[in-house]
Amino acid sequence: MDTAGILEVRQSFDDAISDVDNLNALQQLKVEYLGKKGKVTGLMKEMKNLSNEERPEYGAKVNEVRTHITEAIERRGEVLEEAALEEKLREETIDVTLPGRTFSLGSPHPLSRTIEDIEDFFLGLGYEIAEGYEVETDYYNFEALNLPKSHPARDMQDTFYISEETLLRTHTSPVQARTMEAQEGRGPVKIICPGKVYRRDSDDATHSHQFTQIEGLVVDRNIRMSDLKGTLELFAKEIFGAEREIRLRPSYFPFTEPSVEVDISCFKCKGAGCNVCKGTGWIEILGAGMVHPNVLEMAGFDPDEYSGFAFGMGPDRIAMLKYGIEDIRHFYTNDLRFINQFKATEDGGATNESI
Ligand code: 2U9
Repeated sequence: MDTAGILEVRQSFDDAISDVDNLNALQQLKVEYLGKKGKVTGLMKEMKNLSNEERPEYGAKVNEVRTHITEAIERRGEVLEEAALEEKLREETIDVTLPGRTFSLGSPHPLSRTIEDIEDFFLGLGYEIAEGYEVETDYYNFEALNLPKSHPARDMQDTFYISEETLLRTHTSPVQARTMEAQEGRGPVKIICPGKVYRRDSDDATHSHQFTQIEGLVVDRNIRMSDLKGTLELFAKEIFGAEREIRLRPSYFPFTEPSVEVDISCFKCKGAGCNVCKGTGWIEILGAGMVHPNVLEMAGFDPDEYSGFAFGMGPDRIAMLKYGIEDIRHFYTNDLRFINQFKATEDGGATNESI
């Protein structure tokens, strides 16, 4: 009876298992030797070529090899599983002395924070927030605001025209004009309109071709200039500090009559004069006025029954004043060195809140 085959299988297995260094390879070896088509199974198939006398001894020898292989695989398996567990533990051991991985918390962009503060103030006074199209028609951006095609003031607002009648809005006033029109001459209207506006301007430290505006409008019966003044006084104190005073200077806007520029007392020098207020003690923050009767009429309101006030401001400028920022472009260039200065601090304030 030829047992060379049996010895050869045993030897090749012993050689093979010495190189096995992971559980997958061990599993493959197990299949290769003990599997249905494995070498040990192959040995058993030889049985049919033996005499009945030879079969028991041959069978015993094959089983002895099978046992040898099975046990060797189990032992190797335990060793490899132990090693795999060690490796896993090593990988997963947390060296608590290692510094924690810091992940930077996002925080509201200074411009968004300023817009939210302003919105919250007017929401507190019962205003609604109205938003509208950034791509507007010439009618709602100009004509409805008492700026007929030939009006020189149009040039004050260098405009991105898309077509003869379509443009990128130069202010959020078209939103107010559309809102008034939608109310078919029935008051009250009490809205603020925040949003992006576009001016064909070359960017510099105080001008950007795209910036943000917040305009406001109140239309009802018996709305007077004192309502406007009172509202703006409260606003100035809320956003720039309770001790702020305001000053109204006569001005001109096609869509308001009378029109005013509104200044606040300087929060830096308390009026003595400094670089922030350019020595005047006053800082201009917004424009306002009583809604022009033509604007009321074009929107379907009877100027003899209704009156209104409106105002407009640039939150970029207000944020620059509040945080002492010299260049408006910082708001739009997303430079983390700039933005990270406004990280929320534990008490929820901003790291560089100057006012
Ligand atoms: C309607 C009626 C009146 C909106 C107004 C201003 C004054 C104003 C400037 C502020 C800073 C533009 O971004 S800015 O340069 N705006 O001073 N805006 S009154 O008046 C309106 C608007 C809509 C129907």
